[in-house]
Amino acid sequence: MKLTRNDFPDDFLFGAATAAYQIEGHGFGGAGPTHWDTFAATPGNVMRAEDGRLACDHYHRWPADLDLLKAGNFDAYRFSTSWARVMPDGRTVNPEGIDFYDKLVDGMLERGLKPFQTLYHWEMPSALADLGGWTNRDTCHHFADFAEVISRKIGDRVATTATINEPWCVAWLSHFIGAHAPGQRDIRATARAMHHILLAHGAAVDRMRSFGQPNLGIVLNFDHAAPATDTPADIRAAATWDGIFNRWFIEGITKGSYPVEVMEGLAPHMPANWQADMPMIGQRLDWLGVNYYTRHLLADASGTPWPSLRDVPGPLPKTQMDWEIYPEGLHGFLTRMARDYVGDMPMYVTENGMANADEILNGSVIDVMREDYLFAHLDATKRAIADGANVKGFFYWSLLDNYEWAEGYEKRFGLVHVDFQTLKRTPKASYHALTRALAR
Ligand code: IFM
Repeated sequence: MKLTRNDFPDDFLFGAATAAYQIEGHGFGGAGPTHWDTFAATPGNVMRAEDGRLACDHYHRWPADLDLLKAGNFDAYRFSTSWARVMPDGRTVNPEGIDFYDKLVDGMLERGLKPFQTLYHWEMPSALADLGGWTNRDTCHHFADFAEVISRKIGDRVATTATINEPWCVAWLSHFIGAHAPGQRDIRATARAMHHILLAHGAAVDRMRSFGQPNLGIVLNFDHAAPATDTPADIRAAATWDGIFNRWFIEGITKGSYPVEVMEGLAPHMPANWQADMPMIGQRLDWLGVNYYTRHLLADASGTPWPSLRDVPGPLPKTQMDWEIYPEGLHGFLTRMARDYVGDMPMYVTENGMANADEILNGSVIDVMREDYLFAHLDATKRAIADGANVKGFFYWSLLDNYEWAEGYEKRFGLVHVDFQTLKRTPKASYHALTRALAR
Protein backbone atom coordinates (compact mmCIF):
# COMPACT_ATOMS: atom_id res chain seq x y z
CA MET A 1 0.00 0.00 0.00
CA LYS A 2 1.46 3.38 -1.04
CA LEU A 3 1.49 6.27 1.42
CA THR A 4 -0.97 9.13 0.96
CA ARG A 5 -1.27 12.54 2.58
CA ASN A 6 -3.51 10.89 5.21
CA ASP A 7 -0.42 9.16 6.61
CA PHE A 8 1.05 12.57 7.57
CA PRO A 9 -0.06 15.25 10.04
CA ASP A 10 -2.93 17.47 8.83
CA ASP A 11 -0.72 20.55 8.47
CA PHE A 12 2.08 18.71 6.59
CA LEU A 13 2.86 20.40 3.25
CA PHE A 14 3.67 18.60 0.02
CA GLY A 15 5.50 20.55 -2.63
CA ALA A 16 7.86 20.43 -5.57
CA ALA A 17 11.03 22.47 -5.97
CA THR A 18 12.88 24.22 -8.79
CA ALA A 19 15.55 26.91 -9.08
CA ALA A 20 15.73 30.04 -11.24
CA TYR A 21 18.80 29.36 -13.39
CA GLN A 22 17.75 25.75 -13.97
CA ILE A 23 14.32 26.52 -15.46
CA GLU A 24 13.64 30.20 -16.21
CA GLY A 25 15.85 31.03 -19.18
CA HIS A 26 18.41 33.67 -18.29
CA GLY A 27 18.46 35.13 -21.78
CA PHE A 28 15.27 37.09 -21.03
CA GLY A 29 13.93 39.96 -18.98
CA GLY A 30 17.16 41.87 -18.48
CA ALA A 31 18.86 39.18 -16.37
CA GLY A 32 22.58 39.84 -16.08
CA PRO A 33 25.40 37.41 -16.90
CA THR A 34 26.29 34.95 -14.16
CA HIS A 35 29.35 32.87 -13.32
CA TRP A 36 27.44 29.82 -14.60
CA ASP A 37 27.32 31.32 -18.11
CA THR A 38 31.08 31.67 -18.20
CA PHE A 39 31.72 28.34 -16.48
CA ALA A 40 29.53 26.63 -19.10
CA ALA A 41 31.25 28.48 -21.96
CA THR A 42 34.63 27.15 -20.86
CA PRO A 43 35.26 23.84 -22.65
CA GLY A 44 35.22 20.72 -20.49
CA ASN A 45 33.15 22.09 -17.60
CA VAL A 46 29.58 21.26 -18.64
CA MET A 47 28.15 18.49 -20.79
CA ARG A 48 27.97 19.83 -24.36
CA ALA A 49 28.82 23.28 -22.93
CA GLU A 50 25.09 23.80 -22.26
CA ASP A 51 23.94 26.78 -20.22
CA GLY A 52 20.75 28.26 -18.77
CA ARG A 53 20.05 30.80 -21.51
CA LEU A 54 16.74 29.14 -22.47
CA ALA A 55 16.42 26.23 -19.99
CA CYS A 56 12.69 25.34 -19.72
CA ASP A 57 11.60 28.86 -20.79
CA HIS A 58 9.69 29.06 -17.51
CA TYR A 59 10.11 32.85 -17.77
CA HIS A 60 7.37 32.76 -20.43
CA ARG A 61 5.61 29.50 -19.53
CA TRP A 62 5.24 29.96 -15.77
CA PRO A 63 1.39 30.06 -15.70
CA ALA A 64 1.19 26.58 -17.27
CA ASP A 65 3.94 25.31 -14.95
CA LEU A 66 2.08 26.57 -11.88
CA ASP A 67 -1.07 24.92 -13.27
CA LEU A 68 0.81 21.60 -13.16
CA LEU A 69 1.42 22.11 -9.44
CA LYS A 70 -2.20 22.92 -8.77
CA ALA A 71 -3.43 19.97 -10.86
CA GLY A 72 -0.94 17.77 -9.01
CA ASN A 73 -2.65 18.57 -5.67
CA PHE A 74 0.50 20.21 -4.27
CA ASP A 75 0.27 22.61 -1.32
CA ALA A 76 3.47 24.55 -1.85
CA TYR A 77 6.09 25.47 -4.42
CA ARG A 78 9.78 26.01 -3.67
CA PHE A 79 11.34 28.42 -6.19
CA SER A 80 14.32 30.75 -6.21
CA THR A 81 14.66 34.42 -7.05
CA SER A 82 17.70 34.96 -9.23
CA TRP A 83 20.09 37.59 -7.91
CA ALA A 84 21.31 38.25 -11.48
CA ARG A 85 17.74 38.82 -12.68
CA VAL A 86 16.80 41.15 -9.82
CA MET A 87 20.17 42.94 -9.85
CA PRO A 88 22.00 42.18 -13.13
CA ASP A 89 25.34 43.53 -11.87
CA GLY A 90 24.67 42.37 -8.31
CA ARG A 91 23.88 45.90 -7.12
CA THR A 92 21.54 47.77 -9.48
CA VAL A 93 17.85 46.88 -9.49
CA ASN A 94 16.22 45.61 -12.71
CA PRO A 95 12.50 46.53 -12.37
CA GLU A 96 11.53 43.91 -14.95
CA GLY A 97 13.20 41.23 -12.86
CA ILE A 98 11.37 42.27 -9.71
CA ASP A 99 8.06 42.38 -11.60
CA PHE A 100 8.58 38.85 -12.82
CA TYR A 101 8.77 37.50 -9.25
CA ASP A 102 5.92 39.74 -8.15
CA LYS A 103 3.64 38.15 -10.75
CA LEU A 104 5.00 34.66 -10.10
CA VAL A 105 4.18 34.88 -6.39
CA ASP A 106 0.69 36.20 -7.12
CA GLY A 107 0.28 33.32 -9.58
CA MET A 108 1.11 30.85 -6.82
CA LEU A 109 -1.35 32.41 -4.40
CA GLU A 110 -4.11 32.44 -7.03
CA ARG A 111 -3.61 28.67 -7.35
CA GLY A 112 -3.58 28.05 -3.59
CA LEU A 113 0.17 27.30 -3.48
CA LYS A 114 2.33 28.50 -0.59
CA PRO A 115 5.45 30.24 -1.97
CA PHE A 116 8.72 28.92 -0.46
CA GLN A 117 11.40 31.30 -1.66
CA THR A 118 15.16 30.72 -1.88
CA LEU A 119 17.40 33.75 -2.33
CA TYR A 120 20.62 32.19 -3.63
CA HIS A 121 20.46 29.10 -5.78
CA TRP A 122 23.82 29.68 -7.41
CA GLU A 123 23.60 32.38 -10.11
CA MET A 124 26.28 34.77 -8.86
CA PRO A 125 26.18 37.96 -10.98
CA SER A 126 29.35 38.06 -13.11
CA ALA A 127 30.20 41.58 -11.94
CA LEU A 128 30.57 40.25 -8.38
CA ALA A 129 32.25 37.03 -9.54
CA ASP A 130 34.87 39.29 -11.16
CA LEU A 131 35.60 40.71 -7.71
CA GLY A 132 36.13 37.25 -6.24
CA GLY A 133 32.56 36.07 -5.63
CA TRP A 134 32.31 34.12 -2.38
CA THR A 135 36.03 34.49 -1.69
CA ASN A 136 35.41 38.23 -1.23
CA ARG A 137 33.88 39.27 2.08
CA ASP A 138 32.12 42.24 0.44
CA THR A 139 29.88 39.81 -1.44
CA CYS A 140 28.17 39.02 1.89
CA HIS A 141 27.04 42.63 2.27
CA HIS A 142 25.89 42.87 -1.34
CA PHE A 143 23.90 39.70 -0.72
CA ALA A 144 22.17 41.25 2.30
CA ASP A 145 21.25 44.23 0.09
CA PHE A 146 19.76 41.86 -2.48
CA ALA A 147 17.83 40.04 0.27
CA GLU A 148 16.34 43.37 1.37
CA VAL A 149 15.40 44.52 -2.13
CA ILE A 150 13.55 41.35 -3.12
CA SER A 151 11.96 40.79 0.30
CA ARG A 152 10.58 44.30 0.45
CA LYS A 153 8.81 43.52 -2.83
CA ILE A 154 7.48 39.97 -2.37
CA GLY A 155 8.14 39.24 1.31
CA ASP A 156 4.57 40.15 2.28
CA ARG A 157 3.30 37.12 0.31
CA VAL A 158 5.93 34.38 0.66
CA ALA A 159 5.43 31.67 3.29
CA THR A 160 9.14 31.23 4.02
CA THR A 161 12.47 32.63 2.84
CA ALA A 162 15.66 30.56 2.67
CA THR A 163 18.91 32.45 2.33
CA ILE A 164 21.25 29.96 0.64
CA ASN A 165 20.66 26.67 -1.13
CA GLU A 166 23.27 24.01 -0.31
CA PRO A 167 26.28 25.95 0.99
CA TRP A 168 28.42 22.80 0.62
CA CYS A 169 27.91 22.96 -3.16
CA VAL A 170 28.51 26.71 -3.24
CA ALA A 171 31.74 26.45 -1.26
CA TRP A 172 33.34 22.97 -1.39
CA LEU A 173 32.06 21.57 -4.68
CA SER A 174 32.75 24.85 -6.48
CA HIS A 175 36.09 25.93 -4.91
CA PHE A 176 37.79 22.69 -3.77
CA ILE A 177 36.51 20.04 -6.20
CA GLY A 178 35.95 22.59 -8.99
CA ALA A 179 32.93 20.78 -10.43
CA HIS A 180 30.58 23.80 -10.27
CA ALA A 181 31.04 27.49 -11.06
CA PRO A 182 33.42 29.19 -10.55
CA GLY A 183 35.36 25.93 -10.96
CA GLN A 184 38.22 26.70 -8.62
CA ARG A 185 40.47 24.06 -7.02
CA ASP A 186 42.13 26.09 -4.33
CA ILE A 187 42.12 25.43 -0.60
CA ARG A 188 42.47 29.10 0.36
CA ALA A 189 39.51 30.05 -1.83
CA THR A 190 37.61 27.10 -0.32
CA ALA A 191 38.21 28.17 3.29
CA ARG A 192 37.04 31.67 2.48
CA ALA A 193 33.95 30.49 0.59
CA MET A 194 33.07 28.01 3.40
CA HIS A 195 33.08 30.90 5.88
CA HIS A 196 31.71 33.73 3.72
CA ILE A 197 28.70 31.75 2.55
CA LEU A 198 27.63 31.43 6.18
CA LEU A 199 28.43 35.07 6.86
CA ALA A 200 26.24 36.03 3.89
CA HIS A 201 23.46 33.87 5.33
CA GLY A 202 23.75 35.53 8.74
CA ALA A 203 23.95 39.04 7.30
CA ALA A 204 20.85 38.43 5.17
CA VAL A 205 18.87 37.01 8.11
CA ASP A 206 19.92 39.97 10.25
CA ARG A 207 18.89 42.44 7.55
CA MET A 208 15.53 40.84 6.76
CA ARG A 209 14.65 40.48 10.42
CA SER A 210 15.43 44.17 10.93
CA PHE A 211 12.33 45.06 8.91
CA GLY A 212 10.15 42.25 10.21
CA GLN A 213 10.47 39.55 7.55
CA PRO A 214 9.27 36.32 9.23
CA ASN A 215 10.03 32.61 8.66
CA LEU A 216 13.70 32.76 7.76
CA GLY A 217 15.76 29.64 7.20
CA ILE A 218 18.58 28.02 5.27
CA VAL A 219 18.66 24.92 3.06
CA LEU A 220 21.55 22.53 3.81
CA ASN A 221 22.36 19.39 1.86
CA PHE A 222 23.42 16.23 3.65
CA ASP A 223 25.27 13.15 2.45
CA HIS A 224 25.26 10.00 4.58
CA ALA A 225 28.97 9.32 5.17
CA ALA A 226 29.72 5.65 5.88
CA PRO A 227 33.17 4.09 6.32
CA ALA A 228 34.02 1.63 3.53
CA THR A 229 35.30 -0.86 6.14
CA ASP A 230 35.36 -0.87 9.93
CA THR A 231 39.08 -0.05 10.16
CA PRO A 232 39.89 2.99 12.33
CA ALA A 233 41.42 4.71 9.28
CA ASP A 234 38.24 4.39 7.20
CA ILE A 235 36.10 5.41 10.17
CA ARG A 236 38.24 8.52 10.47
CA ALA A 237 37.91 9.22 6.72
CA ALA A 238 34.11 9.04 7.03
CA ALA A 239 34.19 11.37 10.05
CA THR A 240 36.23 13.91 8.09
CA TRP A 241 33.77 13.79 5.18
CA ASP A 242 30.88 14.07 7.63
CA GLY A 243 32.56 17.17 9.06
CA ILE A 244 33.10 18.80 5.66
CA PHE A 245 29.68 17.99 4.24
CA ASN A 246 27.26 17.57 7.12
CA ARG A 247 28.59 19.38 10.19
CA TRP A 248 30.44 22.52 9.06
CA PHE A 249 27.37 24.57 8.21
CA ILE A 250 24.91 23.43 10.89
CA GLU A 251 27.56 23.67 13.63
CA GLY A 252 28.67 27.11 12.44
CA ILE A 253 25.06 28.30 12.73
CA THR A 254 23.85 26.48 15.84
CA LYS A 255 27.05 26.04 17.87
CA GLY A 256 29.19 28.98 16.77
CA SER A 257 32.16 26.74 15.93
CA TYR A 258 33.54 24.63 13.10
CA PRO A 259 34.36 20.88 13.33
CA VAL A 260 37.94 20.15 14.41
CA GLU A 261 38.36 17.52 11.67
CA VAL A 262 37.79 20.20 9.06
CA MET A 263 39.79 22.94 10.75
CA GLU A 264 42.71 20.50 10.64
CA GLY A 265 42.87 21.25 6.91
CA LEU A 266 41.29 24.69 6.57
CA ALA A 267 42.62 26.60 9.61
CA PRO A 268 45.74 28.01 7.89
CA HIS A 269 43.59 29.34 5.04
CA MET A 270 40.72 30.97 6.96
CA PRO A 271 40.07 34.72 6.66
CA ALA A 272 41.70 36.83 9.40
CA ASN A 273 39.67 37.13 12.58
CA TRP A 274 36.93 34.80 11.32
CA GLN A 275 35.90 34.03 14.93
CA ALA A 276 34.47 37.54 15.24
CA ASP A 277 31.86 36.67 12.60
CA MET A 278 30.39 33.73 14.49
CA PRO A 279 27.69 35.71 16.35
CA MET A 280 26.43 37.08 13.01
CA ILE A 281 26.48 33.59 11.49
CA GLY A 282 24.58 32.24 14.49
CA GLN A 283 21.38 34.23 13.93
CA ARG A 284 18.40 32.29 15.18
CA LEU A 285 16.73 30.23 12.44
CA ASP A 286 12.96 29.89 12.19
CA TRP A 287 13.24 26.62 10.28
CA LEU A 288 15.78 24.32 8.68
CA GLY A 289 15.66 22.91 5.15
CA VAL A 290 17.13 19.44 4.66
CA ASN A 291 18.13 18.30 1.15
CA TYR A 292 18.97 14.62 0.91
CA TYR A 293 19.74 12.35 -2.03
CA THR A 294 22.34 9.67 -1.30
CA ARG A 295 25.21 8.26 0.74
CA HIS A 296 28.93 7.85 0.15
CA LEU A 297 31.37 5.17 1.31
CA LEU A 298 34.69 6.68 2.35
CA ALA A 299 38.10 5.08 2.63
CA ASP A 300 41.38 6.32 4.03
CA ALA A 301 43.84 7.75 1.51
CA SER A 302 46.81 8.35 3.82
CA GLY A 303 49.78 9.69 1.93
CA THR A 304 47.62 12.08 -0.13
CA PRO A 305 47.13 15.68 1.02
CA TRP A 306 44.35 16.54 3.49
CA PRO A 307 41.51 15.49 3.59
CA SER A 308 43.27 12.18 2.74
CA LEU A 309 40.19 10.22 1.79
CA ARG A 310 38.61 8.70 -1.29
CA ASP A 311 35.17 7.49 -2.42
CA VAL A 312 34.55 3.80 -2.82
CA PRO A 313 31.70 2.67 -5.12
CA GLY A 314 28.86 1.22 -3.05
CA PRO A 315 26.78 -1.90 -3.76
CA LEU A 316 23.26 -0.39 -3.68
CA PRO A 317 21.08 0.34 -6.76
CA LYS A 318 22.03 3.68 -8.33
CA THR A 319 20.24 6.55 -10.07
CA GLN A 320 21.18 8.11 -13.41
CA MET A 321 23.62 10.32 -11.43
CA ASP A 322 25.30 7.12 -10.20
CA TRP A 323 24.11 7.99 -6.71
CA GLU A 324 23.25 5.08 -4.39
CA ILE A 325 19.63 4.89 -3.26
CA TYR A 326 19.63 4.88 0.55
CA PRO A 327 16.36 6.21 2.07
CA GLU A 328 17.48 5.33 5.60
CA GLY A 329 19.93 8.24 5.36
CA LEU A 330 17.01 10.70 5.24
CA HIS A 331 15.51 9.28 8.42
CA GLY A 332 19.00 9.47 9.95
CA PHE A 333 19.55 13.14 9.14
CA LEU A 334 16.08 14.32 10.19
CA THR A 335 16.36 12.62 13.58
CA ARG A 336 20.02 13.65 13.97
CA MET A 337 19.25 17.31 13.26
CA ALA A 338 16.46 17.27 15.85
CA ARG A 339 18.58 15.46 18.43
CA ASP A 340 21.92 17.26 18.03
CA TYR A 341 21.20 20.70 16.58
CA VAL A 342 17.71 22.13 16.17
CA GLY A 343 15.50 20.41 18.73
CA ASP A 344 11.86 21.11 18.04
CA MET A 345 12.45 23.73 15.33
CA PRO A 346 10.36 23.05 12.19
CA MET A 347 12.22 21.25 9.44
CA TYR A 348 11.28 20.70 5.81
CA VAL A 349 12.67 18.16 3.41
CA THR A 350 13.37 20.88 0.86
CA GLU A 351 14.77 18.54 -1.82
CA ASN A 352 14.70 14.83 -2.48
CA GLY A 353 14.44 13.12 -5.84
CA MET A 354 16.28 11.12 -8.46
CA ALA A 355 17.53 11.40 -12.02
CA ASN A 356 16.42 8.71 -14.44
CA ALA A 357 17.00 8.20 -18.18
CA ASP A 358 13.32 8.84 -18.89
CA GLU A 359 11.89 8.46 -22.38
CA ILE A 360 8.47 9.12 -23.83
CA LEU A 361 6.94 5.91 -25.20
CA ASN A 362 3.48 6.09 -26.77
CA GLY A 363 2.94 9.48 -25.13
CA SER A 364 3.82 8.37 -21.57
CA VAL A 365 6.85 8.23 -19.32
CA ILE A 366 6.78 5.16 -17.06
CA ASP A 367 9.34 5.96 -14.34
CA VAL A 368 8.66 3.18 -11.85
CA MET A 369 12.07 3.56 -10.23
CA ARG A 370 11.32 7.20 -9.38
CA GLU A 371 7.97 6.27 -7.84
CA ASP A 372 9.72 3.71 -5.66
CA TYR A 373 12.46 6.18 -4.71
CA LEU A 374 9.94 8.89 -3.83
CA PHE A 375 7.65 6.73 -1.72
CA ALA A 376 10.59 5.12 0.09
CA HIS A 377 11.83 8.60 1.08
CA LEU A 378 8.33 9.69 2.10
CA ASP A 379 8.25 6.62 4.31
CA ALA A 380 11.63 7.58 5.83
CA THR A 381 10.20 11.05 6.53
CA LYS A 382 7.10 9.61 8.16
CA ARG A 383 9.25 7.40 10.39
CA ALA A 384 11.40 10.39 11.38
CA ILE A 385 8.25 12.26 12.44
CA ALA A 386 7.16 9.23 14.49
CA ASP A 387 10.61 9.30 16.09
CA GLY A 388 10.16 12.92 17.17
CA ALA A 389 11.55 15.06 14.33
CA ASN A 390 9.35 18.12 13.75
CA VAL A 391 9.16 17.78 9.95
CA LYS A 392 6.50 20.03 8.46
CA GLY A 393 6.76 19.34 4.73
CA PHE A 394 8.38 17.50 1.84
CA PHE A 395 9.39 18.97 -1.54
CA TYR A 396 10.23 16.69 -4.45
CA TRP A 397 13.20 17.78 -6.61
CA SER A 398 12.20 18.66 -9.20
CA LEU A 399 8.89 19.68 -10.77
CA LEU A 400 10.45 19.73 -14.26
CA ASP A 401 13.40 18.12 -16.00
CA ASN A 402 15.84 21.00 -16.09
CA TYR A 403 19.42 22.28 -16.35
CA GLU A 404 21.36 19.91 -14.11
CA TRP A 405 24.41 22.19 -13.82
CA ALA A 406 27.62 20.43 -14.98
CA GLU A 407 25.48 17.63 -16.44
CA GLY A 408 23.68 20.07 -18.76
CA TYR A 409 20.25 18.81 -19.81
CA GLU A 410 21.35 15.17 -19.71
CA LYS A 411 20.08 14.11 -16.28
CA ARG A 412 16.31 14.15 -15.73
CA PHE A 413 15.02 14.74 -12.19
CA GLY A 414 11.51 15.96 -13.08
CA LEU A 415 8.08 14.68 -12.21
CA VAL A 416 7.28 16.28 -15.56
CA HIS A 417 9.27 15.42 -18.67
CA VAL A 418 10.54 18.36 -20.74
CA ASP A 419 11.41 17.91 -24.40
CA PHE A 420 14.32 20.33 -24.73
CA GLN A 421 13.73 20.74 -28.50
CA THR A 422 10.04 21.69 -28.31
CA LEU A 423 9.84 22.51 -24.56
CA LYS A 424 6.67 20.40 -24.38
CA ARG A 425 5.83 19.23 -20.85
CA THR A 426 4.62 15.64 -20.29
CA PRO A 427 3.74 14.58 -16.74
CA LYS A 428 5.43 11.27 -15.91
CA ALA A 429 3.86 8.27 -14.14
CA SER A 430 5.50 9.48 -10.88
CA TYR A 431 3.62 12.81 -11.19
CA HIS A 432 0.33 10.93 -11.60
CA ALA A 433 1.13 8.62 -8.66
CA LEU A 434 1.90 11.59 -6.41
CA THR A 435 -1.20 13.43 -7.61
CA ARG A 436 -3.32 10.47 -6.51
CA ALA A 437 -1.51 10.24 -3.17
CA LEU A 438 -2.07 13.96 -2.48
CA ALA A 439 -5.79 14.05 -3.41
CA ARG A 440 -7.99 15.34 -0.60
O1 IFM B 1 19.67 20.12 -9.36
C1 IFM B 1 20.22 20.16 -8.08
C2 IFM B 1 19.74 21.37 -7.32
O2 IFM B 1 20.05 22.55 -7.98
C3 IFM B 1 20.39 21.42 -5.96
N1 IFM B 1 20.26 20.18 -5.27
C4 IFM B 1 20.57 18.97 -5.96
C5 IFM B 1 19.85 18.92 -7.30
C6 IFM B 1 20.20 17.62 -8.04
O3 IFM B 1 21.56 17.53 -8.27
